[in-house]
Amino acid sequence: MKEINVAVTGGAGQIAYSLLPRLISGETFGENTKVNLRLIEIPQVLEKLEGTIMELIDCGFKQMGSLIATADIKEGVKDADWVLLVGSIPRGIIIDGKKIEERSDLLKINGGIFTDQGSAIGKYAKPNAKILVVGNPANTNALIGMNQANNSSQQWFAMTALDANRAKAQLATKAGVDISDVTNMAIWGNHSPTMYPDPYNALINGVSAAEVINDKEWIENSYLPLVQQRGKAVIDARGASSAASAANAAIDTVKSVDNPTEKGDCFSAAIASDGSYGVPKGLIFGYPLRTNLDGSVEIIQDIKINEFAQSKINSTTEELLSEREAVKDLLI
Ligand code: NAX
Repeated sequence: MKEINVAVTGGAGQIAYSLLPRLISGETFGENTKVNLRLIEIPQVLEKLEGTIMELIDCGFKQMGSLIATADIKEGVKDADWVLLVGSIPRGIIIDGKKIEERSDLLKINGGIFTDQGSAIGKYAKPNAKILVVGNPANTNALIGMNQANNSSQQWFAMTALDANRAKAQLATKAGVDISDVTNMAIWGNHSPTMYPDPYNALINGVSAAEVINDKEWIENSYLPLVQQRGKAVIDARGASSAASAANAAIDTVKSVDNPTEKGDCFSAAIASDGSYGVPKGLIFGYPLRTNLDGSVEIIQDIKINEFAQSKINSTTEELLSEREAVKDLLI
């Protein structure tokens, strides 16, 4: 069996609880790949993580390799092929007597985590490691981590696949088709309520979804907020943030990056902008992507951007620029 090393932060969290079994079940990396898991947590949570590890052992997957639990990021990411950065500090936590509510405070606190993690990944993970940031604010955490890693042969992604899956589901429901009939879904920009889940270039059985649905009022005033606020709706209903669907989206992203994209389709993730579509270089920006047969990942070019789409892309770019400004001290 081939072996790969996969590091996951936030191993004791709720997303990880849904994610970890699927990483070692053969589903994500294939039946013939043994997965060595390195689970990274803060020291206070290592004991709880032991419980998750017991359950992983009890699953009895034949693809499960070695299992390490550690609070040392360097040990955790050593020789990693994939690093899934799921752990982060949630909004509302009390630190030094202060409730962390402001996005700018959250950016700085999590930024501090991602500087250390990024620098360890740059030095100790494999030169061709792929890194997926799930922990919020995902795009800017990835920006900080990638800057600190300073290792151009590694490839950083921030997760927007959950937004893409949510967007496909809303379009499929409205059009009365199966979700598998919806393809080519691009999430532009930030994983935040300013994201733009593109209904004009998404296809339903090969035809523009906006054309099939033929209801501009619904597209612009109902569909967009439904997708953009879906995370909040789940929290309101469940009393906790999306976990199974977030884990599923992380698996989708790993599989999309590791396997060639079907002709005519795309997958959604945020990567460092190369200036495509007028987005400032270096911002971690959600784009429609394709994995080529040689394993390279590229931004799909020449997608038609109408006036409505451009205004949405401009707003989400502005938000990402202001996030970058808020953490500029953490960028090297
Ligand atoms: P939980 O609070 O259940 O788990 C987070 C875990 O991370 C905790 O066990 C905590 O101890 C650990 N952690 C904190 N700092 C750490 C560090 N420095 N090193 C290692 N571990 C650390 O959160 P969960 O529901 O699992 O969500 C995790 C993150 O995903 C959150 O930031 C959340 O906002 C984000 N999400 C991102 C999504 C996306 O689409 N990009 C969607 C789902 C989710 O909201």
